[in-house]
Amino acid sequence: MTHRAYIALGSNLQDPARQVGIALSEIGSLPETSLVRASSLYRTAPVGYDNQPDFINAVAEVSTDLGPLELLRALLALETSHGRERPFPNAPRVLDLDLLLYDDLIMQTPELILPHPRMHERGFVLHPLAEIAPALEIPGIGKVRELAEQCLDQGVELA
Ligand code: PH2
Ligand code: MG
Ligand code: MG
Repeated sequence: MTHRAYIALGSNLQDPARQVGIALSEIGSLPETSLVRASSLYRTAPVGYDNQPDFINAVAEVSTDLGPLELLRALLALETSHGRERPFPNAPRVLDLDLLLYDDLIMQTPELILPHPRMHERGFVLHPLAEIAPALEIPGIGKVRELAEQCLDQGVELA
């Protein structure tokens, strides 16, 4: 059974555009997974902890036979392979890969919350997502295009 998932990519250390570009092709090479679409790369102002470089963000759509936790763990392994460290919340990072949506699944476990709990208020997620899937519905929340229009003021521009 094949599933559709959306993944947010972000980096603001060690040549961020290159980190995100490599990660996009690595995501497409995960087992039982293919890359369906990738957004453009966006340059975005940091959210949450201001004193750090701008980010490069993008969103990928994949089709996958992996389950949600298998996919999540594969993404975390990719972060680690890029040298990701976690000194404090919202710290600068070489690579962040967040599972945003997995089909229409709503789940809340200590390991994984779907839909991603902050995606609907973050321009750096919604603008790239609106580029590739404007009509997509975030289960229980609303349509991507309309949510993106509500965060036009967050310092997101094409890279
Ligand atoms: N990720 C965060 C916190 N803040 N800001 C931007 N612009 N881009 C991000 O990817 C980002 C952030 C937590 O993961
Ligand atoms: Mg994140
Ligand atoms: Mg993350």
